[in-house]
Amino acid sequence: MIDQEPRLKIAIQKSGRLADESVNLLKNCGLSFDVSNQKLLSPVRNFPIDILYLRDDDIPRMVERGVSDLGIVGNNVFDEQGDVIDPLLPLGFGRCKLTVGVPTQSEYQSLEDLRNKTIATSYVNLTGTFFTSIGVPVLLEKLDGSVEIAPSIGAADAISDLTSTGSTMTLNDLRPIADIFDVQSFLIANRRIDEFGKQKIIDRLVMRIKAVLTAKDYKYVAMNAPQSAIEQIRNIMPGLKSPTVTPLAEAGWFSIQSVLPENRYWELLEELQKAGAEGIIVLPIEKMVL
Ligand code: PRT
Ligand code: ZN
Repeated sequence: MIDQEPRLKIAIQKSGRLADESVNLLKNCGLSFDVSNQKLLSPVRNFPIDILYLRDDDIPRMVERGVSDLGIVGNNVFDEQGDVIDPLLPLGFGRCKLTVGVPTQSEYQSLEDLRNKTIATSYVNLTGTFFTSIGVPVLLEKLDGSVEIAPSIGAADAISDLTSTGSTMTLNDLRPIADIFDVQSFLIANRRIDEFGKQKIIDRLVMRIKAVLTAKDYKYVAMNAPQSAIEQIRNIMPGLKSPTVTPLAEAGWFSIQSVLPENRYWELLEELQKAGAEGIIVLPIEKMVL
């Protein structure tokens, strides 16, 4: 019998807020596949995986049942549904918050003020668990859409809904009083994946995803500096190990290369300049394996 390499399936959102970023992430991992609006499944040409396009709400259940081995979906969906899956890796996109909002003119200021009040939400489990954890009993009214209008039509005293900029709440005359759950997309996996050698393929994909995500957090930096500045520059650079230092043609001068964290590189550049670095070049990093 021929020992064939298994093929995995990964479910991503067909269209919506997570669709483009999910496709981009997989493409940045070097996966080659065609995307079309009509397609429900794309085979990847250069990696043993097929991409399934689904509604985001269906992804955790399909992964739980093993119809798909992997999925990309928000933790708001799988935590709300209570699906039994392994969240392997946070992916850093699709970020938002589950926020409690009250009518702007209402007297409610804090979560405690909502004791025994009615809260409309599509996220009854997340919201209920949260209010239980803080010891404030509330009544929950499940709505699948148009949650924001619930207070104005008299269906609820407050709402609990996803927000990113907060403008939808403001537009509907609501005032946020507390963020109760942080949302982002995760790579999720079926719990019983270790059959048929699939785990090895998942490990390869996870390594690639981590390399793509890590690269986003850093910049590559190269600069020239006189020997007298090198010690100080080394102390400024929070690089991976020590920076690479190579002599330049001009005596007493060196080229220094390292990486800087994305969230601090402007301030570190100023410090490097003060320490005597010249000709500083900063480049984005495409992939980075720690
Ligand atoms: O068709 P399908 O079922 O696949 O998609 P969907 O319509 O259910 O979901 P979609 O595409 O709207 O969102 C998919 C996922 O994106 C969500 O499950 C979250 O994990 C994540 N996400 C990130 C968001 C938001 N940000 C977000 N802002 N999901 C919804 N919103 C809503 C929010 O509720 C509000 O109504 O966007 C509106 C605008 O928000 P503000 O605060 O910027 O005004
Ligand atoms: Zn959905």
